[in-house]
Amino acid sequence: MTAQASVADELIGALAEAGIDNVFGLPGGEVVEVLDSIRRSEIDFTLVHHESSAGFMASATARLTGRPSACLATLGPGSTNIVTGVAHAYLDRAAVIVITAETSQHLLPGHTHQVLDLEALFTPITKASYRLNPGEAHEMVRKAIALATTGRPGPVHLQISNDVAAAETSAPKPGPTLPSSEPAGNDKLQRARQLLSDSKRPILIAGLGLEPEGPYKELLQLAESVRAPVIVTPKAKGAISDDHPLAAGTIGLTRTDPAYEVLDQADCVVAVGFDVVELVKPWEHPAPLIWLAPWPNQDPRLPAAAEVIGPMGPALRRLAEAESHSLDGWGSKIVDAHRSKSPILRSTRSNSARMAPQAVLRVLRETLDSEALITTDVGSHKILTCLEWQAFVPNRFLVSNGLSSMGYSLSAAIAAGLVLRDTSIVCTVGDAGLLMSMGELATLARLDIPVTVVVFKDHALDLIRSHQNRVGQLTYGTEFTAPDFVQIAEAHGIPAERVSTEDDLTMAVKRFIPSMKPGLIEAEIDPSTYSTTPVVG
Ligand SMILES: Cc1ncc(C[n+]2csc(CCOP(=O)(O)OP(=O)(O)O)c2C)c(N)n1
Ligand SMILES: [Mg+2]
Repeated sequence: MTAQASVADELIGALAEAGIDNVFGLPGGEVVEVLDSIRRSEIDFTLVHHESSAGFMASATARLTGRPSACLATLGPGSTNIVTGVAHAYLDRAAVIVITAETSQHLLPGHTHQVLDLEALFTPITKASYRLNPGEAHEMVRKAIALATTGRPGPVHLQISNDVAAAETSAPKPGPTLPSSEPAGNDKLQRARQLLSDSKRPILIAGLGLEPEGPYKELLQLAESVRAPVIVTPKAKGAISDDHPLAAGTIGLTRTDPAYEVLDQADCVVAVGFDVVELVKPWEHPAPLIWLAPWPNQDPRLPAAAEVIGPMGPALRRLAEAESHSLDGWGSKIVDAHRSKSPILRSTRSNSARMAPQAVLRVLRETLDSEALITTDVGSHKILTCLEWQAFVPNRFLVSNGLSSMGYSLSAAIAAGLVLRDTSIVCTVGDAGLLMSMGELATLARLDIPVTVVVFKDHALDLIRSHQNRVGQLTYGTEFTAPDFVQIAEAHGIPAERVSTEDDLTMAVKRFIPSMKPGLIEAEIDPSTYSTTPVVG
């Protein structure tokens, strides 16, 4: 990049240098300079129909590529709209560069139209918020990218006005290079190995921080060498294949997730890339905890007996050398015993003319190949999907779990389709979640991405209705008449079908998935078999 580049070109050039090939967004007049710079670059711009979707798409892209990603919105309403997507990137730990417009400084303070304090708006939901200026653009953009990706990943906000975007940058100043992550200290590893070796009932918890490093092979080696069951959080589903004898299930959804039964028996917990942001129930396990992650443990509730910060692969390999004193009845035996007790997707049937939501997942699992990617939205269907979806490969299950925001799954599936061209992609979503994010059906149709949307139609904010009923309240404000999603999809040119039986669903999935085109299946479900539904009577 030469000293004569505009600030916008500098910004976009730095994004390209960082491996970003797509900016998701919805522009306003105040970002047209940046948009034009994208047009002239090797980076694509993907227009979305609500700015929060841009944040969701950028986050999903970062998670699937292992590189930072970017989204763009205008000032004022564009910035307030993108907030949910940025908050998702923040709490779901995604390295996202958030570019927004700002009012040109020379117009201030006399000009008040659409003016908001964007730094104040974004500071609590980003790792930092910077205002670009021509004198420091080169350094600031690189600093933003490094900050987003270093340690615990997260979004960084950059404000840029059209004036600044069009101005020439100053020559880059040589800046300090960022320290790479510290190699794990030997003493800490030594302590961790000792703890593990002393343990009779060790357990591994795999969390969202396994990405982007992806030390799955090493995780499995450690689990097998010390015969430790592996529990995953929702964002780490697939870290161990769910058909592995040590795969003990998922925690993070409710206070009584079945896998807690296994966790409760552990006398040593190895937490790998674990982040309590994924847990609904506060951590209260007394066993010594070994922390392995690229970033320090920042949770006061999670006192780590040994904390190994840095690349997880080498640390896992060293731990696998620990002498194992695991009990005979531990490991796969305890997992087996637990599995035979937990709710089983395979058996739940509905008593009504509509399908049990479990049946929808069962058909999807039986029909999709093991490499298929599934996204879930937020609601009763998310809890079921996170607990019971069998994930066989890492990083093919996308969910908003730190923030748990409705409206995520369609955007995430679209982003996945842009990254993984040959993968079957299914977006599962509640009827309210689809109504919230429906504008992106237009994006799906326009980009012609092979995503099959499966909407769980129950005419309710079911999870909230269940909550009301569980605490003894009457159902109020949580039911609605869902529209005909088939017609809505078809209006976008997306083939669609309504199903209420497993056979029809199987046929629809078998038709839509191989078509390599967008598709929508409206599944009429009976929510009464959700485990979150209170038992009446
Ligand atoms: C943006 C956002 N608004 C509100 C909520 C609170 N919330 C959690 S689940 C839920 C109901 C979702 O309904 P639906 O999408 O139909 O899924 P269902 O529970 O019926 O499976 C709501 C309102 C949320 N998580 N995110
Ligand atoms: Mg619903």
